[in-house]
Amino acid sequence: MKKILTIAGSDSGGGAGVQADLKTIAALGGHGLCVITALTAQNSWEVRSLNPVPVETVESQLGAVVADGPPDSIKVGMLGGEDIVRLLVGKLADFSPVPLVLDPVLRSSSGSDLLSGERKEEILKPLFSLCTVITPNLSEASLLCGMKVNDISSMKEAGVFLHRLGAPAVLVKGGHLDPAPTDVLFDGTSHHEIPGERIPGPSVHGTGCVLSSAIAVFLAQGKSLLDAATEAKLFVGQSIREACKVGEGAACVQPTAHLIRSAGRSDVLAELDRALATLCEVGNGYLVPEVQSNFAYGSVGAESPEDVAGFPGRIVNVKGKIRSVGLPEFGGSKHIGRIVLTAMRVDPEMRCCLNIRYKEGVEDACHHLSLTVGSFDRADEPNDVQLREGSSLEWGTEKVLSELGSVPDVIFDRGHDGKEPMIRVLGKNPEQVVATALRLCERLY
Ligand code: PXL
Repeated sequence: MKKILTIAGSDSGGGAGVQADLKTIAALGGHGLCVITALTAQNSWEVRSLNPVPVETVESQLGAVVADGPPDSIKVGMLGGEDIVRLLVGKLADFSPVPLVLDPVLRSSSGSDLLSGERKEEILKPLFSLCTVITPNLSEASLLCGMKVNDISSMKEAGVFLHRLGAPAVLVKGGHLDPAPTDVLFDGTSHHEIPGERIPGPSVHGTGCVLSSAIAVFLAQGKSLLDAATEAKLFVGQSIREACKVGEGAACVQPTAHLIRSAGRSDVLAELDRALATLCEVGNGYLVPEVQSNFAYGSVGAESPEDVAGFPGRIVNVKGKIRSVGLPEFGGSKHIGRIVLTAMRVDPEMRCCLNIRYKEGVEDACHHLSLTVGSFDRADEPNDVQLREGSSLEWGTEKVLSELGSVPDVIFDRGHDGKEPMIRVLGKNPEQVVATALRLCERLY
């Protein structure tokens, strides 16, 4: 396992700083070491105080961690004060050729100074020549270069300027660039534009820390600087998409997003399997309609059919018993999977659906059982929907959801023109859906 050292400040809010760095390093498979340079007292909206760690304590942390041998790469973030910068200028040269990424942190996104001293840009400059790459954002690049850096061409100029000041390579981050958040890497010879997409949502805290730490991990793994910067940008995008709102202020970037997502995916399969076992044990095969059943469950935040698990061979009636043909898998249910995606757009918690045989009296049964119910009439289906293969369930579900303004427990239709009538049971999870389906059947049959 690669060892990645972060030399950075602590963010008590857990969104940025050494907390974000260590999460990033761990999430990318590295072992994180840390030297803490400053303690901030902050939350999601403000930095209340900043206390640089005494320089001797910084030195002893560094001495202790490197006594185990040199790290495979180093990330330097918030340094707090000039004395700590001076200490590092003296120490970091000893680590050459270990890759070193400097995030020249000057201010927090909430506007507080994170480096004390008058001419902050001058304080940091002696570190530049010791780095593999420095990663200023637009406002840091503007301060460091003494000019407005606010478009691709000024980002390129800033890269050349900072390279002349000693940085072997410069990645100017365009996170706040309009319209697209392109980053520009100057590698000492040429410029590379690294495209990104604007992610809608609240402002997010800690993205620069995650980016620089991810670059450090990728460099430790032997990737080229351009590959490391490109992959790190994708990683930050994913971590922004799943940012977590912890308070009134900015959301916290979530470097563990992909781990949570993949752990959630195996839970999705296991929950589907367990609930199907109950259905097979307790349910009557008659529940399965002529077109057969499917049982679909979306992972948290599902957006595409590949994020929804189902049974590719469908669920069938074998001599009066319910049986599945195969194991659940992601992308395994086209039709019922679409209903789940449609429901999740209205209520992200309603992630599960099972279709069962239609029986007259379903509406009364639902009322009796206090289940919410909606229906659509396939005769109302517009021609273009009928022509588009697989779109009619989406249309019917959308129609019911927009009429009700919420996702009901049951949606049914009475069929039309060779289309079998159908009941769809919806719920938050497979266990709930099977329980509802079994109660409904008990009442109906
Ligand atoms: O995002 C820059 C940053 C770095 N390190 C610490 C911080 C911040 C921003 O608030 O608090 C400790």
